[in-house]
Amino acid sequence: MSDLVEYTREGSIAVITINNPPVNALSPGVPEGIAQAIERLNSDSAVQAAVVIGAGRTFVSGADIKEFGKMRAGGAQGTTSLPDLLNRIENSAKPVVMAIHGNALGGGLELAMAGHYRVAVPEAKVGQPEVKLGIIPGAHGTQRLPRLAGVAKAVAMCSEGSLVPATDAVKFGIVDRLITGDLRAGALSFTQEVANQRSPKTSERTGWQGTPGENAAVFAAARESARKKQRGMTAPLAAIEAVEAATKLSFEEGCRLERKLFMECLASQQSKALIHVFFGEREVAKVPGVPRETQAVAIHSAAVAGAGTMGGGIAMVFANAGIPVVLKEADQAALDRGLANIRKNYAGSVSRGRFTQEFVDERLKLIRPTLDYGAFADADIVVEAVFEGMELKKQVFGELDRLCKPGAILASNTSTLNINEIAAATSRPEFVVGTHFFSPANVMRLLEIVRGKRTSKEVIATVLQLSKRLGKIGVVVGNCRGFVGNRMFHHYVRESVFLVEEGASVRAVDQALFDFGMAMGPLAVGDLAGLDVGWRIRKEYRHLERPGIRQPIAGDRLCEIGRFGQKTGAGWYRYDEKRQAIPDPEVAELVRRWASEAGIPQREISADEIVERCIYALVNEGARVLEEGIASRAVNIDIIFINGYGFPAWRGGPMWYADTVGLKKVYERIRQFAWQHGEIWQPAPLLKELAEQGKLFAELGAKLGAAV
Ligand code: T1G
Ligand code: NAD
Repeated sequence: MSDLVEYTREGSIAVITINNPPVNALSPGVPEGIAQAIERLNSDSAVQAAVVIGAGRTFVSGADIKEFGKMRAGGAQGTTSLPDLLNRIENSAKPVVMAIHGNALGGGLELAMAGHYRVAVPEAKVGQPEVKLGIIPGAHGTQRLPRLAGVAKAVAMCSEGSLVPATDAVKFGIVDRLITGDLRAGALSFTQEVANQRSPKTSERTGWQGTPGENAAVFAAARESARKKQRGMTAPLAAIEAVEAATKLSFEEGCRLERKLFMECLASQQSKALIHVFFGEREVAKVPGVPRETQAVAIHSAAVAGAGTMGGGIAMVFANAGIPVVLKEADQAALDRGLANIRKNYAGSVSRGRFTQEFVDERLKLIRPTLDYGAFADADIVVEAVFEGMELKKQVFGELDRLCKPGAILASNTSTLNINEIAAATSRPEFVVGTHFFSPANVMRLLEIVRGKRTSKEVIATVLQLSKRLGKIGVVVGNCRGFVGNRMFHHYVRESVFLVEEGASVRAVDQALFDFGMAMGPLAVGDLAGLDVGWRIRKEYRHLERPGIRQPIAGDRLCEIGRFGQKTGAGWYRYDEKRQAIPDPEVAELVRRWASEAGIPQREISADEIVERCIYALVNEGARVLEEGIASRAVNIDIIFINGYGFPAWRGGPMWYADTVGLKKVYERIRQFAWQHGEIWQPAPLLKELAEQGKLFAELGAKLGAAV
């Protein structure tokens, strides 16, 4: 027997324990081990039935994702395929009871469904999350799940990939019994009860199918929802097709179709991209220069300075994670406004069913409003979110330095200012760090962690750990204007405005990028965020611009005539009472006039060119960010854009996308743009180098630079 799977006896019951830390993935050796254990069960006259259980923190979290590359290349995963194993379990003459704690995900749930019974602790979760990796269940999940849970539940679980708590799974028929207390003991006593009964096979269940009419409606609704909520993704539609097959074909035929669809998905660019994102999200937590054993500081309490748009949201983020937070404002009116916004925000979450009223009441109790910095003395971390302005930030940090306890982390939410300069206003620059939340802070998953010249590695480790607790993805970045995200995004937005000035319509630019997969077009994003924000920043930095370099003009001109975007009812678009964007002929007219005054010739511009100009602008600047070490790996940039800027995960992020297009092609196109549009498009040296050597961004190792 392999050491990944253990076979022991407990009276007349065999206990088969899967032990493949950290998550008991079905890596090579595990299916073989389980198959041997099932064989032994059936030849072991001393036992009547078996319990399958996971060692450590979980049941089984699915197939081993690291093996997918080999599977794509046609390599065997191991000697026993998962589908084979599952059939052997189901055909076992002696009943097999699956005992679930932690997660039963993907192949883990498929394994569980091949058993004759399932028991679970109430905290356990089950799901078929494969679509999040661009694939579908590949070991009969789409065929067994509808037989247990019915067509509607199965199609939702397989196409959305969301996890179901055991307390619901028991209602849906996926789990037979909840075990409170010790799972192993509970599972053994359950197994005793069923040991002599005929073992029910999931694949032979009847009575789960709806009428053809009911099913047709379920599948039509699922397809519509997938096209809307998982726009651009192919796997959810394949998952729906596979579950639909369960209602029309025999179990065996359904499994064959599932296999075919699974292999197609596995070979797709989308699954490669989504798996890159899966590992990338975990990789960003590993920071070169900050070893795993770096001592993080315990965070028990927090404080936030400024209760505006960001400060209020950040206070909610702490409260939602159960961390008490003091919220300070400059005056009572601003504090009242801030708190009213927080309440309104929570009320919205309750009405949408995201939070219960009790949860919100508990969270609100954790937020302590104040006008006095005195309350900051106990905080383990302070996040400053006052107005953007160096003088004010320095003054606030000077005060924080005087008032906060030694060892407290002083973090700034600045989006443009130099963290080193802010840190210099304190006597403890090693405790100063940027925590750049994205708006709305309580919703957006991204947190850029800005490492100043003197920020200590303990502080970085602490903020990284904290970001996970806050439900955020923390990505460490170096200190430069705009850090990684906004610095690159600036180039993307610049191109979108140039394109409008060259003759593309506002709608055409947004539509092309929306169709590419971006959550919103860049101009609509500008209207949402407020065009005046960028305008103000551009005015502040105008003195740094080199003369003779083309600058976008239309955005600033719109601001000059009071069109700030949604907040003024008009920006690139006009907005009706429902904040619906309406293309505005007046903008088209104005832009044409401004372009003609500036001598910009007008032409037809294709959707392809719109995408290339905007996305390659990101890529070129991304290459510079990498060169400078502002991001330590290409995947860090990908994770930033997917989680902070609505870049489609199924394209893997801008740098991964460029790799898939081919860097040579991207580089050649950028050279053409440089020829057409001048110096602003000078290819980044790193891009040139990789293109000439036939290499990929993904091949660059982690680099020690400003971010590390
Ligand atoms: N394969 C390989 N490694 C995995 C893994 C997996 N399935 N799941 C997790 N890991 C690694 C992960 O990279 C990390 O490594 C460590 O385990 C801890 O994970 C046939 C085809 C289980 C909820 O999609 O959702 O089954 O960074 O940091 O927050 O139909 O991991 O430490 O080196 O995320 O406690 C379907 C994916 C596969 C589940 C745990 N299963 N995993 O979260 O820890 S496809 C999934 C998760 C499949 C079948 C198909 C989460 C988790 P390292 P972690 P966590
Ligand atoms: P805001 O104008 O909505 O809020 C700032 C708040 O700070 C105001 O309520 C003001 O009364 C308060 N304030 C000023 N001085 C103070 C003091 N001494 N003590 C306590 N409170 C004080 O601004 P915002 O949009 O929340 O931005 C805050 C910070 O976050 C800025 O540095 C900004 O660059 C950054 N940021 C903003 C966004 C965004 O989308 N709005 C995104 C990321 C980062």
